[in-house]
Amino acid sequence: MTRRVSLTQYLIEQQRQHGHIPQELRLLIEVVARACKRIAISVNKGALGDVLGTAGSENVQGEVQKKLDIIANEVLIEANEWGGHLAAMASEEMEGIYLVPNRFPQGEYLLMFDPLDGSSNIDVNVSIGTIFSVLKKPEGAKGVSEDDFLQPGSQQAAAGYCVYGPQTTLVLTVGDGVTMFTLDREQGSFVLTTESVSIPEDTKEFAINMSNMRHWDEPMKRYIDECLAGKEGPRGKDFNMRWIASMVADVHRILTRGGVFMYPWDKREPNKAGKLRLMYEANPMAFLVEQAGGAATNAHQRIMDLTPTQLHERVSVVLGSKNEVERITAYHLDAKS
Ligand code: AHM
Ligand code: MG
Repeated sequence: MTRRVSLTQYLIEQQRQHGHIPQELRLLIEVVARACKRIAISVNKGALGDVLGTAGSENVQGEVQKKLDIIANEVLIEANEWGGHLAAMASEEMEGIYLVPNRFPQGEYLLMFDPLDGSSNIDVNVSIGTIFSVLKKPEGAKGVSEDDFLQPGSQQAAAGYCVYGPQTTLVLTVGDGVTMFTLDREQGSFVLTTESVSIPEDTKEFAINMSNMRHWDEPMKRYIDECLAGKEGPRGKDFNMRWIASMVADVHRILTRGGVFMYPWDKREPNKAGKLRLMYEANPMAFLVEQAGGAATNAHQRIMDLTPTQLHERVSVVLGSKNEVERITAYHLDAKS
């Protein structure tokens, strides 16, 4: 019989063998995973759990909040605030940072999350997910402030997401490769299902919201035009397009079989760097993709080298199969020089 390894077992074994997962970080990852199980239950209930539809409020970015956005945010906070592993949290759904209340012990880690990414897909029963990123509080810092969160993605201690699709899958990196765990609903535990995830360097699949094409800059248009030209064009091969409108689901496909995902800057709001958020969407996904052998840039430079200036900062995103990301980035750099 093949040995089934649970998330807990995996983390303990990693800690024993390599010593690179400190006790507090292990606890943090397990608590996030537990929260994701609770979110998965609410997502699965759908209309039966009265969780669909809008909540009648807006988040800090002026987006309408769905009931499940708020539920997922509360579940993550409630699960994480008391364990003693965290100093503070930040979320897409909260304007400022959330300090661990004084009645609980304080830890060294900072947790950021998009509680339910792909909100527009909730009511239509398409895959959505939770994205998270873990940083360490700067050494010697007394108390915690928003500035303590403004660290480049290269400082992440761990990152991952949980995709709520036909299967519920938790995907994790602690900086030593990428591992996938599938939720066994009968047992109620995440079971290791893929180790050493690897993204092929080349691909024939791209993901972008094509309806925005007329607003992109020239290098972005050039790349997509060349893909669309197929075998007869400069690339000499046919491409396939996929767009789920849930970054989690699009990135999951790329980690599974390769591809390139883009959410570029566009002309409609020239001062806005992009749609996606750097700290709790782009950075954790960039960390996972790089750990699986892919690349992630903002079309000009490595995403994880960017130093954020605000918690809810936006960024242009190009990530996935290395050779495609390098090509798109080169087109942008060529156009600049
Ligand atoms: P959200 O965090 O409000 O759900 O927005 C992020 C989502 C991503 O998951 C997805 O890639 C993108 O927005 C889809 O955007 P669009 O609706 O423009 O296709
Ligand atoms: Mg999101």
